[in-house]
Amino acid sequence: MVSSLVEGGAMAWGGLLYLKHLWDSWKSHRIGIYGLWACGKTTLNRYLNTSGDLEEDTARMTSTAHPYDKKKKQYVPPNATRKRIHVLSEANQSFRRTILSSDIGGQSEYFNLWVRDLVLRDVEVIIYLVDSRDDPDGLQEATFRDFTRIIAERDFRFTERKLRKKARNYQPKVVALVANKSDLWLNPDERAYYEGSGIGRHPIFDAYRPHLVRLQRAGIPTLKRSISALHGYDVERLIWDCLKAKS
Ligand SMILES: Nc1nc2c(ncn2[C@@H]2O[C@H](COP(=O)(O)OP(=O)(O)O)[C@@H](O)[C@H]2O)c(=O)[nH]1
Ligand SMILES: [Mg+2]
Repeated sequence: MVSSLVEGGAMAWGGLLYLKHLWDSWKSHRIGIYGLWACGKTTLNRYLNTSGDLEEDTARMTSTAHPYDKKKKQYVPPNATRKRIHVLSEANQSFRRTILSSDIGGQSEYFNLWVRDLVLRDVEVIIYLVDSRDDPDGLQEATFRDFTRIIAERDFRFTERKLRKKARNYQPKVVALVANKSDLWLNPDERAYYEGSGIGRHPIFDAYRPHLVRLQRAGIPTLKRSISALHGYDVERLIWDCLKAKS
């Protein structure tokens, strides 16, 4: 009698674990990928659609564009697509997860579109891509500063009432600052070194630190990671870390 009760309990527990596994893998997480033109947003989206090495593309030819709605006087954001992807835990275990993400262009005229996308889709995980480009005017840093300031202060300034209302309660669950193209700026020795001490200490992040601090102060957790979207280095771990930080 007792043993069959225990067995029944174990079976129920096993069933619950299985249900949890199904839930974890099918529940969708809303992710937004932003950053200046040519930092690798489209490449990352393509990688998430089909992992593996990707063909190189020239930036100009693939530059992402959006239609302009003349009546509403604004660009029309793309729809988010659902992707079933593999993520990789600290223990190098692979799990399936479902994400919703869209590919938005990085030209400065689209900046307002990023902000709209955040609130419209109630984006939970922000992946902000930067790279090691020559940036004499500091545009890459200034854009991240403006973006994070708007989020931290909830200073959205939408004209539509509906959106303004939505924006009042909007807050992302995590912001990941991701230095892409690590194949170009992170050599294997450096990589091994930072694996021990944490890639977040790499000087590539230095210019952005004050803006991350502002987010933290506003109660928004942040992450610093590096990936190569083109070669698929560290992408599965990045998504794992983001989903873990948001839950
Ligand atoms: N070496 C290298 N090049 C990359 C990487 N990710 C993207 N690129 C290249 O950078 C250029 C711009 O990428 P794209 O995804 O179009 O950037 P987007 O404008 O942000 O969508 C393309 O030529 C990509 O092949 C990477 O991890 N390493
Ligand atoms: Mg693009």
